[in-house]
Amino acid sequence: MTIPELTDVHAAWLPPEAFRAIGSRRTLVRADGPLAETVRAEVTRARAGYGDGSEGPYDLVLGLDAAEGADGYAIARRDGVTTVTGGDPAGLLYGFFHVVRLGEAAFGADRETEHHRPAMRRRMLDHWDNIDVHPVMGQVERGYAGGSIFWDKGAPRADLTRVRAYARLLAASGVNAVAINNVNVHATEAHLLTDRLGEVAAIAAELRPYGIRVHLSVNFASPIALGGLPTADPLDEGVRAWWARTTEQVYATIPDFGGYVVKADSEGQPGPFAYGRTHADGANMLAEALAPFGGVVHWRAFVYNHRQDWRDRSTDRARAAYDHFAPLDGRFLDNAILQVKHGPMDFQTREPVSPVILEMRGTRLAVELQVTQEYTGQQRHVCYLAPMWSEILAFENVAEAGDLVAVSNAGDDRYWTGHPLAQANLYAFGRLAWDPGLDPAAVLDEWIDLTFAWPGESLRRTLHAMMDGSWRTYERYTAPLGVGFMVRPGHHYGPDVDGYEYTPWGTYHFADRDGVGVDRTRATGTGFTDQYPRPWSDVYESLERCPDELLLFFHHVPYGHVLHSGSTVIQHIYDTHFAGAEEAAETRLHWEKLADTGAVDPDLYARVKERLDEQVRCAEEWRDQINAYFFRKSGVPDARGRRIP
Ligand code: GCV
Repeated sequence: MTIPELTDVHAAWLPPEAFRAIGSRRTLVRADGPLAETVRAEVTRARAGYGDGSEGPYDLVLGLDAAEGADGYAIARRDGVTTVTGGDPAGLLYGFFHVVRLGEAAFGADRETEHHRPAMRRRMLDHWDNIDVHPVMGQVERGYAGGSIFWDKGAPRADLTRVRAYARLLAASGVNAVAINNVNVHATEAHLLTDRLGEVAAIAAELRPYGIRVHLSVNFASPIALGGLPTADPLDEGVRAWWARTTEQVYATIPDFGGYVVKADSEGQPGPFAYGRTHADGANMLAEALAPFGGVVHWRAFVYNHRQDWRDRSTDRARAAYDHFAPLDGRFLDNAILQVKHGPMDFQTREPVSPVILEMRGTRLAVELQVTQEYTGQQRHVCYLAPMWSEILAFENVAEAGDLVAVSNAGDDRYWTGHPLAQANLYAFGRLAWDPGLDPAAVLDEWIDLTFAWPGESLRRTLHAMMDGSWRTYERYTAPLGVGFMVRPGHHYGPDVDGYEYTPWGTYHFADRDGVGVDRTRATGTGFTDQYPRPWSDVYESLERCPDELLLFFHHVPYGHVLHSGSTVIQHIYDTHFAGAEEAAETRLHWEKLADTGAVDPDLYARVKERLDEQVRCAEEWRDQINAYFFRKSGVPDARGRRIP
């Protein structure tokens, strides 16, 4: 096992200094097998960097005990020895990284035994990477961190060292599965399932030493496109046999292959509707092909009509996933996992939790988040997303989903994520998938300690000041009160209030001279509130009880409507937009105080500074467009007399 050495790439949360505490002590690994070898290699490398070669008793002993469960581990310290007991080899690896996280604290006072087990069985990142550079979406769809770490302009990367380094970072955060290609599976990428399977195997080989299984997005019409069959009907015997044979081949090549990811009947992707079949028929066919090998299919619930007539007020995109899938509850096989976006629309800055998650109790679920910041500033804006995810995961039964999946924000950029501070989102995703109850600020502390090797209080305070509230700041200067979108069509960056208003995409705000918002009530609107169980169906239905931050998601209200906060809707829009843009400017000021202090590397300083300049500019643009738009529509002046262009 070789630990990747990258000279031109930022070490993210695993710089050599993160291993000082371990490296300067003696460690014994009492286990065998590939993952134990990885731990041993990590220890050896840490020791080479920080050991003084001295002999003596062991300070850290790692071993196995099945009682700790799959992926689990226990950690304790007694009589000057820290012990880590993995429930299995993966648990050993996670326990090792727990010690890395603790740093010196792992070797201080005695510690009572703590048992750690992941809440989610699968902690998975989906890459929307293409092999070919897509004419519109590029190498990585919704990627803001350069190219793909797997492919470069049509060809697999010859040097996959970076993939191994990525796996190492992910393992340190608890991730154990990666789907390597875009859910929009175009013609070239479809071949990864068959004649380009070798590329998948090569990537799997780099992920494996860090306990990460490879998953593949497949095209539902593969039997036609790759198998030469006349149909992809999931109930057709020939089609089923094709998937069974093809899947067998996949496992013959990659025995620990994780499974398939499918986007079907969505945004132009083929699916079972073409044959009058249900999505349970489609998912179960693939689940059956995968079952003999222990694989799973992640079947996405992101199914809606993207060719809607904007004049038609009765169709509601928010309803679509539930309308399609709720009737199928209980009809999916055990290894068919329904992958549901956390909100009913599309990864907006603020959405209610999808009713599909609350209601489909008879189906295995994966909740899907978006680490890549498509709608949250595209890694040009600081937007620490853990507080949003933590709210989502704390809601009702969300944390009971077996899997947590997120679209990755990593690319071949020197800082992995474009914006160096966006690394914290990638790290936090893994940690929250492991333990959804973690405090986002504490997770940020972990990330700061590792990335900046336990820095002084001043850098820590600066980063907290910039990041803790950054999601809410972003929310303040963008679309108000949960109404969503208002972004430039296509690329989704920057403001365009009416950009999607008269399009087929189903993402409207319905602002007129009197008011704004989408009436999704059962009394007078689309009836979406009815998809929620009680009490939420009543809470969201009621103008009085609906939380302010979701008001315009559920209700169309006059500008003079008074919020719980005491402010009118129009005044709230003005106030939050002035405040949000100001907060963006303050964020930059915090960073600028670090200039020339030596607290952070000059190159990293410059990268963040350049992004902050853009964030401040863009936040002002959002402020001015939104305020001007609503002032012109409503004619209501700002009560505080500020300048609105
Ligand atoms: C991969 C949104 C994005 C698309 C993405 C889609 C999905 O609509 O804008 O780029 O496609 O979600 O999640 O499938």
